[in-house]
Amino acid sequence: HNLSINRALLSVSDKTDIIPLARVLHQHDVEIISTGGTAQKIREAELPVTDVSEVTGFEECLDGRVKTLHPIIHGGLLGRTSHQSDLDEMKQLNIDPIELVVVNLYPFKETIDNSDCTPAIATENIDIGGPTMIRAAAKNFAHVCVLTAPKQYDDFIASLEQENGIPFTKRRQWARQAFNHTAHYDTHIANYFNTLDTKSEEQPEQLNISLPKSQELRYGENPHQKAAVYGYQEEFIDCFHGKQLSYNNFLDVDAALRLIADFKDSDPTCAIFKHTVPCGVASDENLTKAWEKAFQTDTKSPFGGIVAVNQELDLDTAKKIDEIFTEIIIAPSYTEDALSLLRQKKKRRLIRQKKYLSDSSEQQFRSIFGGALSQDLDFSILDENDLKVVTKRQPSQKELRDMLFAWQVVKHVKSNAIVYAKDQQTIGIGTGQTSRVEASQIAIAKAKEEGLSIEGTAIASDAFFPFPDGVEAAAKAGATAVIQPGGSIRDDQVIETADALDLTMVFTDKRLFRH
Ligand code: 93A
Repeated sequence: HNLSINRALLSVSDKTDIIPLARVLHQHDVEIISTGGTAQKIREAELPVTDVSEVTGFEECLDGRVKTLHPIIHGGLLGRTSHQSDLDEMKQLNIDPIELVVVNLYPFKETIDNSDCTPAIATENIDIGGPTMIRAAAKNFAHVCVLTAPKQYDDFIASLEQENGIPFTKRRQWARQAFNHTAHYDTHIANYFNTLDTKSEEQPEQLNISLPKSQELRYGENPHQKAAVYGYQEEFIDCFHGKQLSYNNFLDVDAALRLIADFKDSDPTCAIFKHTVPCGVASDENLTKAWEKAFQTDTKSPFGGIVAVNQELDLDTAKKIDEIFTEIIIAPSYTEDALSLLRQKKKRRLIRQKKYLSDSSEQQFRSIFGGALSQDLDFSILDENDLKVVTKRQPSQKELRDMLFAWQVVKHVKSNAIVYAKDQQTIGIGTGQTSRVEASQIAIAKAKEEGLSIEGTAIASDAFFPFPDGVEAAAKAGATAVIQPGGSIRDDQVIETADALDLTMVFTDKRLFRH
């Protein structure tokens, strides 16, 4: 039902339009109660007003720090006038209901934005009584109306004059705005104190990330999980065709963009991903050839996977990709004829990459229990000068090339990760195993299944080989070159084994875990 207003409490720092409002209230026989400065203003306009102190029987004190903080006021705001028990109690305690609160707060933000502001001045401008009234009235919006901004007055007056009282929906809407108002107010105060604290050395650094919601997602990793994506993804990609990207798609695209960033200066390169892990990567002078080579690594996993290339996508390559059910294609650009072919599949997402991840080299954050982890993103690429040959046999130019390619790929494979590569092509990828030897076995087994030979490949390992067995197995399968970080306490044994097997091995002195 519509709320009729009998008593109103007006206490505003920003006195804009308060007099016209008070006048309308007076015309509607509303009793106006008010605090010092506001009451004075109303009196000057020759409108009747009762001081809060007269209502409470208690003088404003402590320099105005305690004005409205009194049970007579807050009882009047919080009493449920539809409950007989509340009404009885209020009567007994001489508490009269207040149906309207018009409050805006001490100008805290404006005060701290002033360059002359000291912490003492800032603190004095923290409003306590105002938010308390606002929150009390907003909580009790079933029986009380709360206004917190002059721009709401017209709407209020219209309701009062035309609707014979204030409708429930209006009261709830203003209550919502009231809670938002006090929440923002407190955020300014909290942020101010945070800045004071971070100025002193002993205070911990704060992580203040503020990202706009860029998209509501249909669901998360699974359909029963609600999800959204935040930030500025459109700076990096334009998904100009197909269905909206899903939660899992965003993870896949992120993984693909990272790999492509590492291959931005390479020969035409194609990477096929499944569940954020590359299942085939290859470079070649010709992009179509690169796709064929990447696909050869694993001809089963690419179904439902994603393909990323580092060059304009041409028709021949597009035709090849089109033969396999592919969820997402990412390219810096597309030729016209490639596009008209690819657009024929309505659901498949086509993405134009606008910029390399490495060009913004941001930090990476991941949420964990109780907070978040942060780390630098690593876009560094090794060249042969970064490698330390530890075996008697020096690598050939071809072996060097193969090792560096395998190293560039293994960085993007989940730990424990092993990559066998040859001629700018992944031959076997072993991903996400809890044992390094098993990762290697899987890589070899997969290569065999695809009819690819490990013979003459380079093996890259994302972390050191803790025992000689991994190197032994690689040599037995046919690898001739090993690239690994080194750093195991058994490095000597591993090198000895490599020498005995006539392998060439380099240490990168750099680990590439991906957890
Ligand atoms: O100092 S307060 O935190 N203590 C109070 O009890 C109190 N009651 C109202 N600030 C208080 N107010 C604030 O005074 C209101 O939020 C409003 O911003 C201001 C209005 O004061 P005046 O009517 O004297 O200009």
